[in-house]
Amino acid sequence: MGRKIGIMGGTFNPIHNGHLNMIRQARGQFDLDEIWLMPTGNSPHKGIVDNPGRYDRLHMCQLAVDGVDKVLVSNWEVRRSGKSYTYITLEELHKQFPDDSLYYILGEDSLDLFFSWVHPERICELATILIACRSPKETLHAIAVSQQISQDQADALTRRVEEEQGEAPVRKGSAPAEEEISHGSSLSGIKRLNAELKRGNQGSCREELQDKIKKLTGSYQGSFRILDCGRMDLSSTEIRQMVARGEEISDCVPAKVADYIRRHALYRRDARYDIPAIEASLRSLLSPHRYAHTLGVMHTACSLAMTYSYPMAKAQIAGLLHDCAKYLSNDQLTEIAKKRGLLISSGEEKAPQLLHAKVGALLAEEIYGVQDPAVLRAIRLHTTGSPAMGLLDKIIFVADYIEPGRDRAPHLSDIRQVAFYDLDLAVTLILEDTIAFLEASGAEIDVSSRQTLDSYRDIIQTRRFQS
Ligand code: DGI
Ligand code: FE
Ligand code: FE
Repeated sequence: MGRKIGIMGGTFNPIHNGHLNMIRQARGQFDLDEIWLMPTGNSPHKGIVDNPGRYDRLHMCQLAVDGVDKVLVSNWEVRRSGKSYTYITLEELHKQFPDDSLYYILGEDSLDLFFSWVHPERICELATILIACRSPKETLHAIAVSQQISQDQADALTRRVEEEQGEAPVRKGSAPAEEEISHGSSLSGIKRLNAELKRGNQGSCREELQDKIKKLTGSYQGSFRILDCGRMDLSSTEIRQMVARGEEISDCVPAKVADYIRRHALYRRDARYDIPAIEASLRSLLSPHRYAHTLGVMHTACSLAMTYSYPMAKAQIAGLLHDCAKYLSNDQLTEIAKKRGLLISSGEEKAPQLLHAKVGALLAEEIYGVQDPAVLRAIRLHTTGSPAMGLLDKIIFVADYIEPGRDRAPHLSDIRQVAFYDLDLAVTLILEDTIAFLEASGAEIDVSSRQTLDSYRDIIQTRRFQS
């Protein structure tokens, strides 16, 4: 007997808990043997907004379902050139697995546009269509929220429906009076809500959906089934906007996905920088040797960013500006640091040239207009590092050491190799060599340098035992 395979397409930009809920419901309600997630490559319907790249979307899907039973992520559409047409995917799957039954999971909101897909009739022949929809109660709730009724009022209305349906204990006075909810919300919304309430609601949303399905069945002779998903009030668009506003998304996506989005700085509204103008300014300030080094760090940082899926533009500006204060003398650095109230460590007091990192971050912000905290932080930490560095911090720290113009340090070729597959190890090796060099020359070692080395040695050590 063939398997029952659920296929869930989508941009998954990003995948979120609503998708995972849909997967769980589909698996349970239709007894599917497996569910395959198929993130799109090029979506035929719309350009993908805020698209961080198809492999980022694919990777987030993999992180989201890692360890989830019977759910696999397919890179089929991501890797295929040309547009991702569902019917082509289903044809191919059918050809390859002729004995299996395919179930295509479709969001209710895509249903109205289904007729505009390429060869919908073919899709219906090849798969049973599962239409994921909210439970009626949730639909009402969503309408209430979309009509700008406050969350509390929407909750109260939903409770009233539950009470009328005998689903919840009746609590007197739990629903707001009509005048109360009219305030600040549209009249038509209230009317619609009331109509929903009067019609007993539970059946009505479902009826509408049944109507649509009847029409579709008439047109395409497919098998359409309802997949009840309960709450589905998450949207990828909203999640991207939350990230852009700097809001917490850990309630909306699995922890590993939230972490990926944060580490790779996805969905941020990034500033654009005038790179040639900044280059010209630095060329006039820095010595030719220092300027050549600066460009080397910028390009190396870009390469590392590409390697580790980090936004390249951020690495580029951080690399370009990391030594922007290097033209200042020790006295000037100290003076600026004191005047501006920067914290001066005892290591920096004894070796004021270290201050070019902190002062550099200050100049990057004030002279070159950088506001991005990740870029400023990477510049600030580039000389001594820090026990807990982010991806960009490590990229700049490592690029500074391995850029092609460097030729004095020992183990450079080893570290250059390691940098492109294990950034933490590269950080550790660099600090070991730097501290050994400083100790040999009797220089004062800043406490941050030591702490960073201890911390990264730990990271490497722990990993060694784990793997
Ligand atoms: O500015 P760059 O020369 O491109 O590179 P950098 O900002 O990493 O600075 C490197 C210099 O800083 C190098 O000579 C080693 C030195 N350094 C790094 N950590 C410490 C340090 N010097 C002292 N005295 N103490 C430190 O902890
Ligand atoms: Fe530096
Ligand atoms: Fe440097």
